[in-house]
Amino acid sequence: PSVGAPIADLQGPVGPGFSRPKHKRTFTGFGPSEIKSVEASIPEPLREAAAYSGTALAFRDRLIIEWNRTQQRQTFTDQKRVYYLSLEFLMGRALDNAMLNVGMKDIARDGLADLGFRIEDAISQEHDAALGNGGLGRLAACFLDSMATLNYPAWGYGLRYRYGIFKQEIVNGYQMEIPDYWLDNNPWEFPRHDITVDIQFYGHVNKTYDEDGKVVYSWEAGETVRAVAYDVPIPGYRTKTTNNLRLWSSKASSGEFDFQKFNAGDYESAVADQQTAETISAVLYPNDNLERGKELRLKQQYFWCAASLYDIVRRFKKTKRAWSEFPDQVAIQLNDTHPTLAIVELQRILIDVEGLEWDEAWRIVTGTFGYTNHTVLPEALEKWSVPLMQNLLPRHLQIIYDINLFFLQSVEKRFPNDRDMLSRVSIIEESHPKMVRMAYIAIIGSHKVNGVAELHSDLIKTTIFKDFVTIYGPDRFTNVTNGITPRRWLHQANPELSALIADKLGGYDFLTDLTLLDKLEAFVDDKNFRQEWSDIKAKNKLRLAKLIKDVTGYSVNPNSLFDVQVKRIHEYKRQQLNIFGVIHRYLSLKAMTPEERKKVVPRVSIFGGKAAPGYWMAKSIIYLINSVAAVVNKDEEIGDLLKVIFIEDYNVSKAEIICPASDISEHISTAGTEASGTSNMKFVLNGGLIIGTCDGANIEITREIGEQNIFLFGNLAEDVEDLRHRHFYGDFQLDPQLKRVFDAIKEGTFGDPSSFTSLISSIEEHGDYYLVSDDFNSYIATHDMVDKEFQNQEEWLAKSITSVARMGFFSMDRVTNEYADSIWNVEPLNIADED
Ligand code: GFP
Ligand code: GFP
Repeated sequence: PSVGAPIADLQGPVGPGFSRPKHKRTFTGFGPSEIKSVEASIPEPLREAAAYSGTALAFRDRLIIEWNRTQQRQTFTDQKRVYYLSLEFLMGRALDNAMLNVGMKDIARDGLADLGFRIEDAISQEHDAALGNGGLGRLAACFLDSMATLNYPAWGYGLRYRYGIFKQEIVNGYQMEIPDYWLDNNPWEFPRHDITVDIQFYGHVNKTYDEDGKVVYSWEAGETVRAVAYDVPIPGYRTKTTNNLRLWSSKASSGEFDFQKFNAGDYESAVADQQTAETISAVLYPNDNLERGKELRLKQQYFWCAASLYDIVRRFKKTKRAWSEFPDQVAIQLNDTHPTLAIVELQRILIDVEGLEWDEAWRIVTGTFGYTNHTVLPEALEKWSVPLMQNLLPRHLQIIYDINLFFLQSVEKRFPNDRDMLSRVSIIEESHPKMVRMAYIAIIGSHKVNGVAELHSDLIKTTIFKDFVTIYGPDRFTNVTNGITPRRWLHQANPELSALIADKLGGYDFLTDLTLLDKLEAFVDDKNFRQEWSDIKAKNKLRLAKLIKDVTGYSVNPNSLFDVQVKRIHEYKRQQLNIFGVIHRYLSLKAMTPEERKKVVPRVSIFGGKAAPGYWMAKSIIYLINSVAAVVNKDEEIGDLLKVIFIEDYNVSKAEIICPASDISEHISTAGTEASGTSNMKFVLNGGLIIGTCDGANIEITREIGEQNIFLFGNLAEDVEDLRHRHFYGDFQLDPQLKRVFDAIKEGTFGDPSSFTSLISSIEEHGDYYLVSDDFNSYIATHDMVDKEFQNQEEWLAKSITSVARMGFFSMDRVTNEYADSIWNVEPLNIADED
C-alpha cells in the first residue's frame, strides 16, 4: 500500500495509559524490532485505532488525487451533471469500500499483517456515518456508489449533521436514545472553508420598480447563517471516477461569534447567535413518517437547498452559457419532498436575482427537476403551515402563491366546471392554519415524478396523485424500481460468496453487470458448488451468532433456522405480526409432547431496527420483542427450539453481517404500504429466502426469481381498502390463533400486560388498520411451510442458488442507468489516467 503515512498517525490519540514512542518515523524505515517495541508501548484498542487511521489516511490520499482529477475533467468537458439532493445519506463505513473500489484491499491486508494487524480489526474501528433513518437514506448512498461506478458526473448534496441518527440502547427491554457523535477523527471529509454561502431567513420583501417600470422584489433578511462545505470523496468501483458528496455545515455568518456584540459587552448573545446558527446542522430528524411541522426542520431544508443551489448556479455561471441551457447542463433529483424548496429557490434566483421573466424561468425550473416519491402513507406527505412559511421565508411564500395561481389558472382552463378539482390540487390546503402541500410543488415543478417499485408507482398514480395524472397525462409519472449496490451488499458484506461466484463465472465482472449472475444457474446441480455455497452460509451464520453473543449475551445455535427482520420499526412494516407469530410458535411448542418437539426445526427469530423516539407504538413493539425474548430464551423446556433476539442499534455495518446470514427474512408490510423495500433485495442476493406480502419490490422479486422460490402470504393491496372499510363498520373478527396469543399476553406470560394494552387494542378494538388479524392465519401457515421446506436442505439450496442467479435486475446500476436515460438525460464520462 502507499504506506507513506507518518508514524504520528499510526500512534492514534494520546490518552491515559498511552505513551508516545520516542522517534517520529514513517512505516518505510521501520524494522521488526522497532515495531515490537512500539507495539509494546501502545494499549490494544489504541493500536487498532491507529492501524485504522493509518490505513484510512493512506487511502484518502489516493482518493483525493482521483477526486481532483475527476472534478477537473468534469469541469473541463463541461457536460451535463446530476445533483442528487437528499437530506439523508446512510453511508456506513468508508474504508472497506474505498479499499475494494480502488482494488487494493489485498495489498492493504498484507501491509497490515506485516505490522501485526488483522485488516478486519482495523476496519471495525470505523464509526458508521449514519446520516439517515433507513431505506431512503441508504438508497441515496447506493446511488452515489453506482453513479461513480458508472462514471456519471454526479454530486450528492446533503447536510453535515453533527449528530447522525441516535444510537439505540436497550435498557430493561426499552429503547433508549443516545446521541451519535460521529465526527471525531473522521478522515473521509474535507472541510472547504473556501466554499461558504450566507443563507437568509425571516425578514421582509421590498417591492420596487426598475427603470423600465418593471416590478422588482428583493428579500431583506432578518437572520443570516453561513453554510460551510465539507466534501466527501465517492470512489467508483474499478474506475478512476471519484465523485463528490458535498455536505453543508451551519455556522454563524459573523464567524465564530459576533465581534461587534462582543465588543459592546454583549458576550452572551454573541455566543447565543453562534449556537443558534450551529443548531441548523446539529441533528438529523428521526423519521416516523409523521411530519410534526418543526420550524427547525424547515430551516434545515431551506438552508441546505439554498446553499446547494447557490453552488450549482455558481458552477453553471462559470460556463457563461445562456440561462436557457441550464436544463441541458443540470439535472437535480429530489429525494422525496424534503428538498422541494429547491424548486422555489431556483425560481426566485432566476426572477429576482437574474431578472428572467416568470415563464422563461419556470421552463428552466421544470426542465431541471425530477422528484422521487417514497411513500403513499398520507400522513407522511409533507406540509408546512402558511404562517410558518410566511415568517421564515416570506419571498418564497409569495412565489409559491404565484406558482399555484398560474397552475390553477391552467387547470381551470382545461377543466372549467370542476371546482372540486381546483381545491383538491391546490398547493395551498384551505385548513386552519392553511398548509403548503410540498408534494404538489414537487410534482408541478418537475418534469418527471417516479415511484420506487411497480406497485408503488401505480398506486401513486391511482391514489394520492390521481388528479395530477388527469392534468398532466401519464407521461410525467414513471417507475424506477429500486436496487442495491452489489459492491457493498455482496462483495463487501459477503466476500466468500462473492469469491465463489467469481470462481464459477471466471471473474468479478458480475459486480458491474449483475445480470451475469444468471450463469450461476448452470451450477445448481453441481455437488461441490452446492457444498461450498452451504458452507459459506454456515460461516456467515457463525459470524452473526458471534455478533449476537457480543451484543445480547445470548448464545444461539448456528444450525437453527435464522429468521430475520431488520428495518425501521413501524406498524406498517408489521414487526408486531412477526412477534405475535413468534409467541404463537412458543405456545405451540409448549403444548407439544417431547416426541413431537423432536420433529421441530429449531429457530432463531432475529429483530433489529430503531423506533422514532416519539412513536410510542413502535417502542412498545420493541418492548414486547424483548419481553418475549426474556421469557423464551431462558425456558429450558424449549431450549434451542426457539430463541428470540433483538440486536440493538441496527446500522449499515451490522446489516453487512446480518444480511449474509439469514435463512429466511421477513418483508411483511400490509400490502400497499411499503413503497419498495430494499433489504428484501439484500437478503436474496446473499442467498437467503424471503417470506413476504405482495407488496413493493417483493412483487418484482417474485417475478424475477419465480413463485416457487419465495414464500408469499396475506391479503392483496387491492383488497386492503375494502377490509379496512369493513372493520370500520364493525365487521371484524379476531383471528382465533391470534386470540390465543393475545390471551397469553393478557395473562402476563411476558410481564405486566398493561405495557401492551395499546398494541393489542389497536387491533382488537380500533379497526386493525394494518390488517394483522386478517393476515395472521396465512402468515402462520406460511411459516409452517418454511419449516417443512427447510428440512429438505437440498431443495432449499437449489432455491437459494437459483434466486441469487436471478437477482441481476436489482442492481443499483440498472436503476442509475434508468434515471440517467429517462429522467436526467446525462451521459457517462470516462476519467482516464492521463486526464
Ligand atoms: C470544483 C471543486 C474545486 C476544484 C474544481 C476543479 O469546483 O475544488 O478545484 O472543481 O475543477 F469544488 P467547482 O466546480 O465547484 O467550481
Ligand atoms: C423508504 C420506503 C421504502 C423504500 C425506500 C427507498 O424507506 O419502501 O424502499 O424508501 O425508496 F419506505 P424506509 O423509510 O422504509 O426506510
